[in-house]
Amino acid sequence: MTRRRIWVAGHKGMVGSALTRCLEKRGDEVLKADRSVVDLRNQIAVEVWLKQNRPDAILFAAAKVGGIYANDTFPAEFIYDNLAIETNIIHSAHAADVNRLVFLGSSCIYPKFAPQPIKEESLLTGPLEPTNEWYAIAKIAGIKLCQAYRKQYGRRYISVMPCNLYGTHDNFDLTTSHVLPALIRKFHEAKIAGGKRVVVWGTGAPLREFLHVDDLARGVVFCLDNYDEYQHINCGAGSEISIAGLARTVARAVGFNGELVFDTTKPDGTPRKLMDSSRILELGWKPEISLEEGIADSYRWFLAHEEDLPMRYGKSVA
Ligand code: GFB
Repeated sequence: MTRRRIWVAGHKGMVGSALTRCLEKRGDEVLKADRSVVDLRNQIAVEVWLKQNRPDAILFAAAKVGGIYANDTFPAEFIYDNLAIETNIIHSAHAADVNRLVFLGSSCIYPKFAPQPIKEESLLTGPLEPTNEWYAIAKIAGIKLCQAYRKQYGRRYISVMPCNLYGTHDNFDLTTSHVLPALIRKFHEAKIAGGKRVVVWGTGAPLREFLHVDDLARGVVFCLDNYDEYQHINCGAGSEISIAGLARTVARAVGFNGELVFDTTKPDGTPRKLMDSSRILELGWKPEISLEEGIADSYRWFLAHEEDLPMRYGKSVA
């Protein structure tokens, strides 16, 4: 296979670094643009960089991301940053004559009460979950940008929708993280401090679908090679677990034997978001990392990097 030059936009994030590992393993050349060189919210900077570098394809993993609290607290950044990054990259890719691009969305694009498992066709059929509608609207705009440049200019731009992700290079800052890394950190710190109780946000009842980021990276690269349709495509693990069940699984993996306390003053978010991934499964991709293996892998990564991680608000044990 010929060696391709691929720009991974957002190469330092959890998804971008997994994509970089996956492409480099295949022998592709990965182009990287550091934030200090190109602020992706700056239209001119993106346009100039893309015209100078002209990759064969773009894997679009750059985004302002965060868990339920961050989404609900910083709606302006979640909608503005993401819209700006998307319009800049997708329009500039077209202007630089880059004909292949894979945009990454999120399962929160679907209506809060979409029929489960959620098919791609459920997009724009009902109201969104309020805690993350700003991010969801921006991600829907990204899908529509890809479709617009495909429809009008014949660009081979596609969109892949992952479910909730976790893994290497996750964010363990409790105010901005997603649930899985937050629980790893909370249980670990409680274990070390001899804490008896760990607080889990919400009722514990919501159901979520978790995919290891290395499985997602293989799925995205698989779509780059094998998928070229107007319709976006789901990429999920195919099974779901309640937040209470997840908390018990993470506690076991970390070795915390104390009590779980559910803080119902914190939001649950959407009750359930299991995607129907039959499209990508039929094409030939499938997940390979079980939740138990993935959590063990994430915990090892956390232990190896604990000292270097940004933990802005101090330790989690009261
Ligand atoms: O992972 P998470 O923040 O994102 O939360 P969402 C999932 C569930 O876990 C919610 C509960 O019901 C939380 O209340 N939870 C329990 C916790 N304990 C914790 C904790 O310590 N930290 C966090 N963060 N949650 C995000 C969206 O939704 O998922 C984004 O806001 C995006 O837009 C992303 O789609 C994948 O699944 O609720």
